[in-house]
Amino acid sequence: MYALRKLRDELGMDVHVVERGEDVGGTWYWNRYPGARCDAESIFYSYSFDADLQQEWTWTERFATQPEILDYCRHVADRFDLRRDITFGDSVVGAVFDESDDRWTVRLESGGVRRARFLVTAVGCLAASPRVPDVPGLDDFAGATYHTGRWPHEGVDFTGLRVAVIGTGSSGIQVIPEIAKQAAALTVFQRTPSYSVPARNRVFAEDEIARLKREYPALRAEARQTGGGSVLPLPPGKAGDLSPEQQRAELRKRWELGGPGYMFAFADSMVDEKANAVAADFVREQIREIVRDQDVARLLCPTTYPIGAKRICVDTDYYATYNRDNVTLVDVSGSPIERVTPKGLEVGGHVHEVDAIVFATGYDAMTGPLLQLGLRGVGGRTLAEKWAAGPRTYLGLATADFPNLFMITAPGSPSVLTNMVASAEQHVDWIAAHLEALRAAGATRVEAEVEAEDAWVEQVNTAASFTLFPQGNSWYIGANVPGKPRVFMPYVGGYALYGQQIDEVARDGYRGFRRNAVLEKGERPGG
Ligand code: N01
Repeated sequence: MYALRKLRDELGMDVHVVERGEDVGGTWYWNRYPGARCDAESIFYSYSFDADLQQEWTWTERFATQPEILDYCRHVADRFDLRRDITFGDSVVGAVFDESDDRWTVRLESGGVRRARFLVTAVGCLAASPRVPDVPGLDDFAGATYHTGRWPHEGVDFTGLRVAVIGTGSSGIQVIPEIAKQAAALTVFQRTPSYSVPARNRVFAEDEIARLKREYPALRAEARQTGGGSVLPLPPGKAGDLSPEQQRAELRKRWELGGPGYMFAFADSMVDEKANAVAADFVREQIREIVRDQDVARLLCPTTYPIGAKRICVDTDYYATYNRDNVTLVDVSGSPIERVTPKGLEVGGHVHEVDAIVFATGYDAMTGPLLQLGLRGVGGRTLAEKWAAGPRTYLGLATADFPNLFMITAPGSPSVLTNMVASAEQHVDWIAAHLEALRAAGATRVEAEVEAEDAWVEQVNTAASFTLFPQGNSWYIGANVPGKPRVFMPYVGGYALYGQQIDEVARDGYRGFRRNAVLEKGERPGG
């Protein structure tokens, strides 16, 4: 939405957007499951590009709910009159770069075709590619099945039903407490326990949100200097600089404060195993305290990977939900779900009978949404062929041999390790400036150089190798999709440092990009 606003209204370009959903909102359009809410704070998880928009919208809670974020997205679409340039309810099924005239030909599911000089992908990192595991017998199941990322718009009433939830990542952790309140019985199938910290969400008092709005310019400026694109309390130092008592006090303070800031208790939480273990131990201690049945608590305690190596979860009453009489935890780490029968899920020869199955089983993350577009670059080569051993990008913004293609929050950029709205704005601003420079130069073709891309990929890999991130079998690394190459996909450098790096590239005349010569007279670039 910001790309449309910026390129159309500020740069005067002809822009058309294709959107699979029937409305704006992206991930917040699709993820309507009960309990869905953002784990970045609402005042930061919102656009900063327009001061008036910022002042006129009033967030009601610290962590906004999905319906409120969707309302916000609709408001933005109306306020900037965006819908007139969006085709809704259609999908891109193929896009081919035509070298004879430096344009993309984009094919739509409806049969429509669009031609464009430049193609910008804004497909997100997750929502476009929900995954249901390949469990035999799924079609034979007599009840209803749902995926959190494709939740029915009319909602689901689980009253009186026996429900299974498969998956205990961020989505599972949000949906489980809500279904438990409604269903007759809830059985959770857990393969890997997550580390989860309490959200401690709250409704904003009127004077608090008024104060935050007054402080917005300073808050946004501060957020731009951070690694995550949101202002969180700074760590007091490395774990080793603190006594065990000080470490615990810091962790306790952050646990009570709630939210993902827990991960920043120590400056070295994600690079030093010992520091990480202190933060992880504290969470396990809380789990054992909250959950009454110690056998269940033991299963809920993650032990096989560092805290943060799979994305930290932020919950409301998740662990306490296992104290309810109607909730059962089934550990499938050693003995997977063997099959789905008409009546339920079979594990270890025993069928757990249920009336409905909720898949909170995640996504073919980061590369999945891009590969679905069916992109073909120079010489007809597909992106899937180019990325067969893992994604390769220059700056997470472009990929060699795919000229005139820019990608918002693609692999190789900080994306999912940051506040996605901030990172999307950062990318749109950079892409817009680049397009403007191309227009000024009269260039019709631009592409990343292979050498620049190789160097960037190496930098992304090296940076990750200094951290504990690659130690989790996470979607960050493609480990959740059988056969997917294992490459740590986001850039751990963080929002602010990465911003400096891409700005330097721009200042150096878009170093690492090659563009063609000047246009014929009268020809119009940038259309
Ligand atoms: O998906 P996930 P998600 N049998 O991939 C399990 C964002 N998000 O939708 O870990 C049994 O994290 C799988 O087990 P394992 C956020 O970035 C944000 O929950 O592979 N289990 C795992 O437990 C998040 O990280 C918000 O062993 C199976 C789960 O399914 C990202 O979206 C809210 C299985 C998938 O977890 C994705 O989160 C929600 C099988 N065959 C999401 N296959 C907020 O802003 C998979 N699993 C708060």
